[in-house]
Amino acid sequence: MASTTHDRPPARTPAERLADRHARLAADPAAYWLDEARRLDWSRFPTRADESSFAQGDFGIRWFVDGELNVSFNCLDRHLADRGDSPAIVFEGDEPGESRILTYRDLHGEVCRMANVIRGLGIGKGDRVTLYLPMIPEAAVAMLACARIGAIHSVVFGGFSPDSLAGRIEDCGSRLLITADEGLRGGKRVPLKANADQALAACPTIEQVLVVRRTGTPVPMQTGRDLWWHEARELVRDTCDPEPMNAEDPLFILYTSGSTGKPKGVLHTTGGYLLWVAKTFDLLFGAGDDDLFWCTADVGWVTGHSYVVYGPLANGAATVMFDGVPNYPDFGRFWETCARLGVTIFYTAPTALRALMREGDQWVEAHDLSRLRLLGTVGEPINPEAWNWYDRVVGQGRCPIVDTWWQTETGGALIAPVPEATATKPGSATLPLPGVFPELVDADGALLDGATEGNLCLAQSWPGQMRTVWGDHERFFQTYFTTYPGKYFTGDGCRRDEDGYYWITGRVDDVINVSGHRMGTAEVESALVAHAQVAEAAVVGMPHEIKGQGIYAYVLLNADVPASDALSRDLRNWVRSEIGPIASPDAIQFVPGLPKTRSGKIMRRILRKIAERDTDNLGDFSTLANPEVVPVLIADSRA
Ligand code: 6R9
Repeated sequence: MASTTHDRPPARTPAERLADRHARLAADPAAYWLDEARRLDWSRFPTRADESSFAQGDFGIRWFVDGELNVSFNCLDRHLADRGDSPAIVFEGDEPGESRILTYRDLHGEVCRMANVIRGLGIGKGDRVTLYLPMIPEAAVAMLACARIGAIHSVVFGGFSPDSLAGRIEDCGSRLLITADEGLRGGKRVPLKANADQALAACPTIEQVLVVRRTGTPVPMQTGRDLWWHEARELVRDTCDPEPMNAEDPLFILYTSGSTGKPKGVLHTTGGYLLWVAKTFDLLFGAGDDDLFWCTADVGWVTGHSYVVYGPLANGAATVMFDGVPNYPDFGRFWETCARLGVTIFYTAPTALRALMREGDQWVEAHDLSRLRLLGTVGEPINPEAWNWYDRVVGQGRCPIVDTWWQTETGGALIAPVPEATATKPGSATLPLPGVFPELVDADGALLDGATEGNLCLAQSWPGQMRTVWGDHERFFQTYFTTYPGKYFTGDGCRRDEDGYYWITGRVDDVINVSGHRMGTAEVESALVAHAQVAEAAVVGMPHEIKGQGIYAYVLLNADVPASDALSRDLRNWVRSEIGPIASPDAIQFVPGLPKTRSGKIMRRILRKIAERDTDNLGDFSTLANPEVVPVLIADSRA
């Protein structure tokens, strides 16, 4: 029987649709997830959903274990019939107007060519490939080419030093490196190939280097090892069969800083990761055919993986890849580019907003932002002042702001408002998405109810969760699941208000969030103590107006080495060259000793307070082995 318009229920509001999702999930999680899985194209559709356990004994994160699919097929081939001639990647170079559009058909051809080239080099399923590239389309091409043949990519941010690159290559044993002659950032050249050559001196596993020509500056090419992408691509076909992958086969490794030791290789797999980024991209940004989505993150970070490349492309959306910086050639760069390209959805980090906000509204107002309809933030807590500026000046009061809380480990956004469905509050990431079960616990692990503040955990797995630390499954379990047994611990502190809204307060471990980038204090410390004149170092976060947190280093010099401004500069440069510019300390204080407990542990609580200039309430430090250094540290910090 045909129904008339009158019989049809009224169209449901976004809030009702969201409530319905939560309800369907609660009623039958497996049915809900298998239904969600339909948004991807599988060569074998899964019959099983969540089989994860956070408990010691049968610990493991497993989703859709009998499903089979290919990520590059999902991001490319399945869009060809409907939107082969629509833009997939809109490239915007360092110089304004250096633009290039790749349609889905173009991108498909390039990915197939690169897949054929790297397959020809003997790379296959399960092999690791390290990418050290600028934000050029070839970075996305290389990621998707790896996915096409089942190789595991490990993208290393182009701002990292040769040493950091070498460490990441060594850890996962990559056989192939894909890099470029040079990068360009804010008009300056970044010597990527030269850095790579330096790194490779210590990396015996690398057999070949594929080099993309970006600037055209001549670089030395090692015969038998190095080959040019623009030459190799001419010799291969532009089609390549996608390798069928199990849902739990690895997709990529991405290194991230933890509270201890060297960076961890966070491993994400094929089915769950792609489903989570495809789903959250759609739910939070909902980009349609008339949209142009711009996430300003670099592919060297997880945000670039999930919301520059995989999330948008899995949805057939048009995504901007920006190879520049927000303040070049001037402070209007973001807004001039938004206006010129016709960006409708813009996603960036609070640190960029704070830096631009203080330069004045005129940089924004000079450009026509009438096409913008949705704004997002990620990477760190956004202060209400920056939120309000974003809303009023950039969004002209018209654009919802989606503040997305998530981590490298979570694959995609977990706590965030769904536009038009979730009322926002400036500074809060609001409420968990369907399938996300946050819990706040106290230091002893006791569950906290209602409006409260505590340590943020997740009680259940979600498809986009990381599966392991590359090469060290035990470290994965120890790092995330033993602090509060049976729960995933995020490392973040968080407040929940009377409406159940979540307010992330920042890291509670020894990780600092510098301009939205994670730095382990231990990494900076080990770089400092590797300097010939340094005996000991302790690093903590300090409040920083633009970066959110800055790096504050307490340094004990070797006996007979005098402190000086020159040495301070030298140490900064040293850390830059050891790790990369993002790790460069904002403050260095030379100390006569570090406050230590009788068992020899540095008392960081005190160092943090001094760096925060909050010394009225230091608590009891009389039990220190050397309490006499504390007043000296305080006095010198003010000098
Ligand atoms: C995506 C990403 C993760 C850490 C995370 C938290 C902080 C990220 C946030 C946020 C408050 C937000 N963080 N988004 N804090 N509000 N919307 O940034 O991943 O580099 O691994 O950093 O960043 O402290 O634990 P990652």
